[in-house]
Amino acid sequence: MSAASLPVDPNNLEALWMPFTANRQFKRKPRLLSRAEGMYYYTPDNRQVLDGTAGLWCVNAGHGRKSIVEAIQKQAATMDFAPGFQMGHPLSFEFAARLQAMLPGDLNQVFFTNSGSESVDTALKIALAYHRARGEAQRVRFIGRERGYHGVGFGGISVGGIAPNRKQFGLQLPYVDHLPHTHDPARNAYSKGQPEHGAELADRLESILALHDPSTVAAVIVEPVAGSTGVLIPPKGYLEKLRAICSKHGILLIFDEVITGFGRLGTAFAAERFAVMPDLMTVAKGITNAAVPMGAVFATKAIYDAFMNGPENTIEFFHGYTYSGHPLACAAGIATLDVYRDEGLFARAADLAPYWEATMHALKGTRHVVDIRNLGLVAGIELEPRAGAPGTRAYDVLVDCFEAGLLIRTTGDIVALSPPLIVQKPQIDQMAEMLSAALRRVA
Ligand code: PXG
Repeated sequence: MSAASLPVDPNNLEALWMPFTANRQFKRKPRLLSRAEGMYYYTPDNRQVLDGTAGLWCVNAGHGRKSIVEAIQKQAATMDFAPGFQMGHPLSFEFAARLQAMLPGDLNQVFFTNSGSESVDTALKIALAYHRARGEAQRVRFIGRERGYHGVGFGGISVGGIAPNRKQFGLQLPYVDHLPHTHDPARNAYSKGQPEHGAELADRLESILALHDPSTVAAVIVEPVAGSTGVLIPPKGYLEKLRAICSKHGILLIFDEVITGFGRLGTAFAAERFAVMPDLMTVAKGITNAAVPMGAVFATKAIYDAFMNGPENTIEFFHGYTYSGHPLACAAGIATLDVYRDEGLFARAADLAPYWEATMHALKGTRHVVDIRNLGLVAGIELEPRAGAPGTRAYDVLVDCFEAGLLIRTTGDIVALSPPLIVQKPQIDQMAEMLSAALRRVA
């Protein structure tokens, strides 16, 4: 028998090299999800698992939404793919216009990508090319932040501030510096909403700029709320200061809203929630309710206009992806925006936020818990690490919760919860009860 005709064993997990996973540990005792509907996943043996994380912070309208599924099916049957370079198709223009209509501040233009990582690299390149187009080609530096997560491209890991994501690779973008992170449990533990203390950490931007000369800096990039690193909410006044300092020095401010975009904080974007407007915004995840991979960068008209010069037959931005504005993603995205609008899901998240906050903070005093923080429909529950074995306690809690029927995310010893915005109050109660039970069981 030739190798090609060998029967394939669906239980053989060896071929797949899994992303961000302890492959050997996982394959010894796999956790599989094979179906999803509304607030629930189902395992291959049909066990129900309550989705406490909206997948990976992305299925904001809940799973298996009929109108989104049908839009994808219809588009797949109508036109699978169309080239996006020097060609176009109607849905990509329609989706961009729909997004444009909901953009805050001066954001006005939409560039499509396929993921958050691509959005970040695209935004960094737009920043460099923008300054160059204006005769400021010396602006090549980026300032990120410790504990920032901006995906896994070389640009993203360079401006990102999560050490394990960087140190395996050695090589990074040059000319990058980092702000200090804003996590300060000594002063801010158990903050509800934005912490009181830490706005002054934004002043560190001035000293970093003084060190490098502000006229060499292209952009500052931050997540308005740092998600992956364990839910770090910006202190009151912090983002406002970053905005003012960037404006003062002609530096672009990039908000990475891959997690905070599309309703997570009870507004379409965190920029609105905090009333601080960036020059560039990166999104992904909730843009299509994760039904088809997609990301985007939103730019101000001023940035776009800086590119739109020279002869009309020149390509203005030498950048793009085969799948930028993929028809299936655009179809899914338009249907997703309809669901968000028709069901008022962003406002729903805002309405539920106080209940969410109260329920999550009621976990204070539960075994192992050392801090709880929240905003919108996000909560971070920080656990005391085991001596000499950081991360293992939260991992055991994740496994325990999964076996009990609740999906959570963990990073280090922090549990992150971010349910779909369709979550019902009894399901919020259930999440807290199941997490609490797991914390009491796990050593
Ligand atoms: N920026 C931010 C702020 C993100 O949260 C990315 C960029 C990269 O997106 P892509 O689509 O390239 O993965 C992200 C991704 C977690 C978790 O559990 C978070 C992300 C991805 C996977 C897991 O916190 N965020």
